[in-house]
Amino acid sequence: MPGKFSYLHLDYQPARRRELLAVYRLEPAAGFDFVKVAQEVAAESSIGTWTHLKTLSADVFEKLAAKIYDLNEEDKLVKIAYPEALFEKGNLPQLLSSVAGNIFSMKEAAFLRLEDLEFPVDYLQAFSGPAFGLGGVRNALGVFDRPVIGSIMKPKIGLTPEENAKLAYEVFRNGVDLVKDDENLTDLEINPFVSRLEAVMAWKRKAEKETGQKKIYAFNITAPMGEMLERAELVRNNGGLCVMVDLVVAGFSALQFLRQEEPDLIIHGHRAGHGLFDRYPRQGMSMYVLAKLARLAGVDQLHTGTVVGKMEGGEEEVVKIDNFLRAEWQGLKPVFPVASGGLHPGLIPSLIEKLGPDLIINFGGGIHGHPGGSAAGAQAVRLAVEAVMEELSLEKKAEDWPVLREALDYWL
Ligand code: CAP
Ligand code: MG
Repeated sequence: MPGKFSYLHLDYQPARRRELLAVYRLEPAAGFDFVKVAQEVAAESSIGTWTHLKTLSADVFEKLAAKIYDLNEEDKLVKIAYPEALFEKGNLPQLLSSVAGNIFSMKEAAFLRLEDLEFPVDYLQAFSGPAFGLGGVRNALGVFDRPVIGSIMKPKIGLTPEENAKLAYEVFRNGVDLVKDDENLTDLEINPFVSRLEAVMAWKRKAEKETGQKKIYAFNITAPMGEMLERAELVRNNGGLCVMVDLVVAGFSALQFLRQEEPDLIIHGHRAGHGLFDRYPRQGMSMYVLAKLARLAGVDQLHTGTVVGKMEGGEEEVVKIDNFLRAEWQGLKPVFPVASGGLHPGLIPSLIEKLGPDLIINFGGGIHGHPGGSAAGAQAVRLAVEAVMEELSLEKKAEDWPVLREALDYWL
């Protein structure tokens, strides 16, 4: 692709106000040249294909072709600027078909990873972002001075609606702010959605009345889109405030539609399946990019990792994502990061030290696996969070609280 049809512009200064910038890591297949494959990536992800096209004029090329403005073979980095006109505003699936589409199947690239995307301001402003965001969720709960404490119902599947609702009540009564369905609990024979919704709402109201505290239950509405919307509407009509979506598997189309149709519901973004594309650093798309897209699409809460728990995800990565979610971003509200997976009271000090207190901390096994049962588990978690906020060690706090002592002895 020589001369005026070249995608290589190494002395080009990208126009950040009018171009979308992507950072890729590229490893060419054996026998292929890095610079050449980088150009193939720029072509295939913008307007080109494997051969020169008679149908492509120099004018159109000039206006719409991507430009590689930086390359570093040693670090495997390829930086590409895409003209804004390539992208339909407000359409995340279309964006992904370009910058995370065919290029991931090209024979010439043995490994390819999309590390980052930066968007021009007008592109960002076509999205509404979170309806509530971090601040809205804190307002809804009336919790401002500590991390929000969440619990996942466990076992994932196996509780009846009534058991599910009573268990939610039990942990709500003992210091938990937010309870959520697990990612694979939707509308199942053992726990039908509507029965669960009705039972949970009744027991949640009872917990709120008895404690004088606001509580949130995140109902998992993940399903084909029509059903998902019906379930969201049912939640709203029954007085619920929050729905959960497994956003990787449901997809951005569904998430964007839900955000548009149900602006009065908090959206809890579960990321089950993200490891399919973000786990191995040479291939796929980073969790950082997924977090940016989820914020654009309008999640209010997003799972980002724990560093100290059971899931893959190092400190540098999780801190970077959480800081991004909490920071200003062209007027799109901040998202509440959710730390979840393998957490128990003994891990809370190191978790808060690494990720900060502006966090939703979620416990499944770490509450429902407590030797004294779920109520004791909820208390132990709440005490451990309080200890951190009071700058006390867990050991010290546990001197006065046997439920915490028991949790520490059991898990540490
Ligand atoms: C945690 C959890 C969450 C994961 C999701 C589970 O349960 O309910 O779905 O944390 O991972 O099913 O594993 P435990 P991530 O507290 O019992 O581990 O937040 O990394 O997306
Ligand atoms: Mg889960």
